[in-house]
Amino acid sequence: MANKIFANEVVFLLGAAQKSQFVHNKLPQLVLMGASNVGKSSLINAIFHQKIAISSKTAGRTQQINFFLAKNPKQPFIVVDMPGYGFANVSKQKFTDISQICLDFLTIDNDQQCLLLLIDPIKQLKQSDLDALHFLKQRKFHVVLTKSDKTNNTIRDAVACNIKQIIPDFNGKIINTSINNSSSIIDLQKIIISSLYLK
Ligand SMILES: Nc1nc2c(ncn2[C@@H]2O[C@H](COP(=O)(O)OP(=O)(O)OP(=O)(O)O)[C@@H](O)[C@H]2O)c(=O)[nH]1
Ligand SMILES: [Mg+2]
Repeated sequence: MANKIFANEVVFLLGAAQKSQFVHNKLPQLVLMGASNVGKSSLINAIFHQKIAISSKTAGRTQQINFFLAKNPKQPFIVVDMPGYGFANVSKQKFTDISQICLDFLTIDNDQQCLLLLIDPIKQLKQSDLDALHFLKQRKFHVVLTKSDKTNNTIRDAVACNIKQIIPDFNGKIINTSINNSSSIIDLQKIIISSLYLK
């Protein structure tokens, strides 16, 4: 049952500004990454029906890697809200720091991850999305096309088609979501459950 797993308490653990602060334990991890303002924090709140992550109209709101613990009694897991890449309204130095910490996190060995790359299809694929797709090429991940209440099938299909051109053997899922469409959130919950073998 999708909803039960996501109905448990989720607590903020810490915000990591450097690699030494990363949460290391054996729990499976749900990781959301993607461009600034794509809707990562909002989607976390929608998945768990709780206000957990801080969402904002201002791009670059999340500037550290935020770790949360989802207290599912049978199988607790970690939720990771990544800072957005590209277009964040931060200084050049800060931008480099953020890129570095994302890179550090994504290169850590962790085979128990459900990695979600969020893309807002209305903006087409930006250079930063292309970079992320190339970077993730060899890994198992899913693409979440966000804000589907603002797009249509033609726009979404074009982006999905581009992704398959970039990674012809892509075997993750491409899913459309909107925080305003509960059935899309349930579909995403099912993908998370099967990717993390949650009970
Ligand atoms: N219409 C619509 N707006 C959305 C949706 N998801 C998020 N938003 C809006 O998009 C904006 C950015 O959302 P965030 O969740 O803060 O985005 P983020 O990816 O966490 O941004 P950073 O932390 O800056 O990287 C907010 O104004 C949200 O309300 C959606 O499904 N539909
Ligand atoms: Mg955020």
